[in-house]
Amino acid sequence: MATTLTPVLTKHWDDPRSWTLETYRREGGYQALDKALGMDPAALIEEVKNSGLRGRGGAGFPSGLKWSFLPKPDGGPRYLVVNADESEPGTCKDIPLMMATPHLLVEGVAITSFAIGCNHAFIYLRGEVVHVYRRLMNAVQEAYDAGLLGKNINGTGFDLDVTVHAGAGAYECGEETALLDSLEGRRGQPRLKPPFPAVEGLYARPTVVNNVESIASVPSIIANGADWFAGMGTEKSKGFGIFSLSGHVTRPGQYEAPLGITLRELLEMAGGVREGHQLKFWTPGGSSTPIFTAEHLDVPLDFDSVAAAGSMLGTRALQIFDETVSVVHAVARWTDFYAHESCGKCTPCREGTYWMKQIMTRLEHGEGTEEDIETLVDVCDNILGRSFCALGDASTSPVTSGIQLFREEFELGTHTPWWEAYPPEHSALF
Ligand code: L3W
Repeated sequence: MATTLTPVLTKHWDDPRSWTLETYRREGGYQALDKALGMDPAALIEEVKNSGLRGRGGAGFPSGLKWSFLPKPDGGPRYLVVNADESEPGTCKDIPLMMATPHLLVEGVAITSFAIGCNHAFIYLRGEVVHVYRRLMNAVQEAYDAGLLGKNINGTGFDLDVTVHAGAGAYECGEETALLDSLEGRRGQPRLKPPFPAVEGLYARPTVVNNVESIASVPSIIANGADWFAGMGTEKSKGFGIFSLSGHVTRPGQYEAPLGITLRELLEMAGGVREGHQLKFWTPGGSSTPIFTAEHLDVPLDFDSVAAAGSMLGTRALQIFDETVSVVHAVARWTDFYAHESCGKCTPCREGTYWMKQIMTRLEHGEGTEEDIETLVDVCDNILGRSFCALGDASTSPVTSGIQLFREEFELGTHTPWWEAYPPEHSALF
């Protein structure tokens, strides 16, 4: 069982001026690109496949396999799009990574583009994070100036342009096809799949869409080899990942560790739940993943174990709540979020999240009824598996798991406002 941290992506976050090309190169940066440019692109894809890297944006789809889905070259363009639209509640890994070591992402973009035969890559970023946008733009410019991007990189004949695009700040644009629509200048709403982006993506051309952390993992895999990466983690969830701990924890932050580590182990490193309090519930992968309780402290945080325990590893956004927090109040905040962020394209999500919000508000205020709880379950049942994209499904996770695990708190909402049952002065969160 994993008990220690494995800083790879986070290794240089605290170095002075870690974001500059000078620092990055001093620490060995862009050596993996040199190596990759001397390799056969097919061998690069094979290396990433063999590493077992699975997408770090939530779904865990094998990255090398996704790359190999691209159809044979037909002379037309093919694209790499980095999903840097980090918005899942509790997720705070891609933004610190891009702030601290943007060149790690740029190097990953260059290697991946070479592997898949892409000459124009895009990094799609949340519009609100202007500081990250500036930092990425600076890093991309530094890379152009040093001949690491642009025409004839390292004299190999490989050309690559990188465009950093800031969206307008919509959770929905983290869904890969909504992101592509937004990037094309349209309203960010999901497309029907199939065709998957690998076949018909940006401008209807073959496109690989990968999360920031997935792409940033590529240089270390190429530098150290697939076996090195596959030697960490578990059998089906190989390698390491950044776990974001937030909420009622003594030392919140990003902890990079092998997949399969448990929350108990992570909490030990993070100084435990805040002093004098006990763990009540937590999310393994953001608010879109069913909540867990103290009973799940020893569930290995890998894709399969978390799924077997009834949730999803998602983005490894571990939001920790202690006994001072009303489950109904926390779930109501998330429900507000999904209702606000629903893109409106499909009826189950657009209407369902609206109705969930109305009912959750009543329960929060102690004005709900027994029937409200049944209606909530019914609304969730009518969204799950019937919405156009994962946002609708995700909105049901906190509600159904909350009712399953803490039904008595929802029943309390039929007569007592949350702030009377859980006086807010005791809670650091709300
Ligand atoms: C080609 C096939 N490609 C699948 C590709 C597909 C995509 C990837 C995964 O949702 C989850 C969601 C959220 N040919 C393919 C194929 N692909 N079959 O594989 O696809 P999929 O549909 O399993 O998932 P998704 O739509 O990408 C992502 C969960 O992540 N989540 C969300 C986090 C939100 C953020 C954020 O803040 N931006 O990351 C958290 O848990 O609920 O289940 O590339 O094209 N036959």
